[in-house]
Amino acid sequence: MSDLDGLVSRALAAFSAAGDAASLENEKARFRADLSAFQKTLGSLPAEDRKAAGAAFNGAKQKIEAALEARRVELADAKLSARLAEDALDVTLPPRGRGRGGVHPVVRTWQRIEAIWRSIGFDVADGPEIETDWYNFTALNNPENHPARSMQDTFYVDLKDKDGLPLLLRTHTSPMQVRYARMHKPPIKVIALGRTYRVDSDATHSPMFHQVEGLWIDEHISFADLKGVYTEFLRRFFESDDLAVRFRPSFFPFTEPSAEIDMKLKGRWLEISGSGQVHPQVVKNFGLDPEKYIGFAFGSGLERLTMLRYGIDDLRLFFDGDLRFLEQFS
Ligand code: 2NM
Repeated sequence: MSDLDGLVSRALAAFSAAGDAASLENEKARFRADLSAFQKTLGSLPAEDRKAAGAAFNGAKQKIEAALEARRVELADAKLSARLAEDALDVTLPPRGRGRGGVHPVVRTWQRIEAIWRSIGFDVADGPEIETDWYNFTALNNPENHPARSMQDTFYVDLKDKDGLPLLLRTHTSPMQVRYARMHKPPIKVIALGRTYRVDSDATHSPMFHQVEGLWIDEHISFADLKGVYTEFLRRFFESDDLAVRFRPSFFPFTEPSAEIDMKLKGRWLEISGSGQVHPQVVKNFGLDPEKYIGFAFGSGLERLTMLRYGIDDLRLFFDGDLRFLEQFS
């Protein structure tokens, strides 16, 4: 009998000590073996003792099985509680939200420029970024063998136009001015803004950049008109009523005469745009008589205008996608 009591108390102790389901099942196998070994000894007892011994054995077996089942439930509960604690979800926390999108600083400049030129009476034109050689170069009076036409400067697309000439990514927004001029009658007063592409990449050049170009053609448009509207534009854009502006002789194939436009910022003259009287050959390519129609055009980079307005010193910040930079403008 004391053998059996010992077996029961050892089993109960071993079950309590089992820390997880696997070790508990190992202990169960051990005591099941001990029990059946004990059961085998019952047969050799004298007949008058057998009944009492059998009852004692059954009692012991039941205690062990009850203890086993109780410990199984205990371990399963503990496991569940641990998992629940691990996956705890604090439903009282405020939601993370989706985060807010913002307008990119270059696009902000784009929108401001559109609004200013519209208020001065200019239409806004928009068109293809993949252009033909004619609209991008020939119509703009670029000589046949001008280096800008080379693959070192221009991205060519693996497609050809109807004359068999390769298509290209526009290197300026001027082809849109040509398209617009050929579709409208003077007076022509238009700006074109958008993405432009050149094979160029360093601290101050990105292969994709943005331009704004303007065009005003009528019967008596002079350089004085250009100076007037462009100075007005710069003063409105930089929010400075007494901004100093100067025009400096330059050269472009599509304008004659041509001028760089500089503005004075913190005591220094900075080049901000190119401009000029539209070349008679370009006016002809607009489908207009250069003896009758005259006007001017100008062009500027949106990245440069944005950098000067906000005091940004590295062009690459526009294209890195770093939210710490971008969030300052939204
Ligand atoms: C510039 C400088 C000077 C320009 C010329 C034309 C067009 F189509 F009328 F011929 N559009 N833009 C122009 C003139 C652009 O950018 C530096």
